[in-house]
Amino acid sequence: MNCVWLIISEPGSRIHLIFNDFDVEPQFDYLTVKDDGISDLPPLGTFSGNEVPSQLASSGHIVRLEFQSDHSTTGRGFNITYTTFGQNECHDPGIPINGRRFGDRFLLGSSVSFHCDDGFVKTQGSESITCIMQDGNVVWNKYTCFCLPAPCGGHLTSSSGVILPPGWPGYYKDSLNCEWVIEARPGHSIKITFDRFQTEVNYDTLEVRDGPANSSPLIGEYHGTQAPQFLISTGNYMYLLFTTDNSRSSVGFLIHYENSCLDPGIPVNGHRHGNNFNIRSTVTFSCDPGYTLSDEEPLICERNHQWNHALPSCDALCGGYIHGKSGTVLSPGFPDFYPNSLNCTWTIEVSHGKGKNLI
Ligand SMILES: [Ca+2]
Repeated sequence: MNCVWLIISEPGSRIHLIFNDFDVEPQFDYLTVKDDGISDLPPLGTFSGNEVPSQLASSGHIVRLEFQSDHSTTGRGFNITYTTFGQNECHDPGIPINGRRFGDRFLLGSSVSFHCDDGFVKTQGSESITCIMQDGNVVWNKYTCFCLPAPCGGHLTSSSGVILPPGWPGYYKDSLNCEWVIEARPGHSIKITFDRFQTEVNYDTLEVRDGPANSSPLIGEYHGTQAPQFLISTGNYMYLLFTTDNSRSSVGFLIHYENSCLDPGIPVNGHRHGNNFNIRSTVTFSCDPGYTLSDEEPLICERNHQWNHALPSCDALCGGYIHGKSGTVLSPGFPDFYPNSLNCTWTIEVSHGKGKNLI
């Protein structure tokens, strides 16, 4: 067989090819990719076998793909996607699966960065790439990274993170024996929260222990859909062991761990003072001029990894006492509509001998 495809884009643009799959008989069957319409250029590549070629970019706006197969032995063939891009532009670098991209400008000089989702780790490639000129070509200086699930087990020392079984977000694998030790700083406890839990009943089990080793006191053994909402360690270690038998699997679990309180947020029309969310730390709040804080008590991160009360709000109240050289008076509920049937009185007090200007 001899097949030819021409990809023709707007004059002045270029074509980027990504090989998603490639499998043809080595040596005898092959695919040739060429810049078309530009004479004297060697082919962009000739490919055979089952190694998936890396991505390619054309010099011109027409690409010619020629596939040649002989009379015997075949394979899956290939799956190629293409995008087009301008002369002073790099190709769309894509978004890693299980990750995010920051930045959507691909012009010469632009940079984009990548971030893997919680529970996934960066492999190969780079977290940040820049579109540069190299030997007369406009290209990314590095490859886009890949995000792969974190390995089965490990020693986790960051202040928060996610634990996932191998295979996530698909079903977990058979015959696993994954051991995680979470370590917080001395004096801190660890809280794990089960956001999702489903394993094969009786046979695929998550064991949680209150300490650093498999000899530490057992907190619980969980399987099926029976898992608590959260667990808290007494010391600064927690031990998790996930074992699966050799048949039937399920989605597994998504467990968050943290050794501090979660970000309490910032009230609308207000500010937070303090960015330390560790156990026993305190944060306070203040409001923009004209607003009153609903609760002056500071928030304290308690040992159960919860703040001692809810985030206060900043409210525009009906009436009040205002003191000082300058200030702001807001109608109740501002900037929302004020309620009906109001009668609000504000007392404004300034130093003796001074009048008041209401602007
Ligand atoms: Ca199983």
